[in-house]
Amino acid sequence: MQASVRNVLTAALLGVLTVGVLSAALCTARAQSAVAVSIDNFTFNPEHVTVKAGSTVTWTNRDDIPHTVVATGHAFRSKALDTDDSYSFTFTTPGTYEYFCSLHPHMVGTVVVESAGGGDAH
Ligand SMILES: [Cu+2]
Repeated sequence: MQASVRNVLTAALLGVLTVGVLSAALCTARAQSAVAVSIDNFTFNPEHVTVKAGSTVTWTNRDDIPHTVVATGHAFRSKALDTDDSYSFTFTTPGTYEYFCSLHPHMVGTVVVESAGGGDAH
């Protein structure tokens, strides 16, 4: 029973990640549990993500210079991320979170967190 639940969760996670990648071209990624944002060529990619409350967003630096991930509203702040370093934050409170790189403030992105209470949960 435990193993099958884990398999279902793993499959769901992979699906979510796939959807996130596919949606990146539209500048809107939607996910329920985990979203990956890469930092590449001085850009957060995807720049805008929409997640359900309780989701974790992980930023990974793919540039060969350091970057940071800092919320404008101080909800989160990473240390300087070297190449291939990553930083994760779990969003529990719905809202719009704008963030930037404190080393290159023109690098900006947005995480929109929607209420986790969906209508089809029954
Ligand atoms: Cu930067």
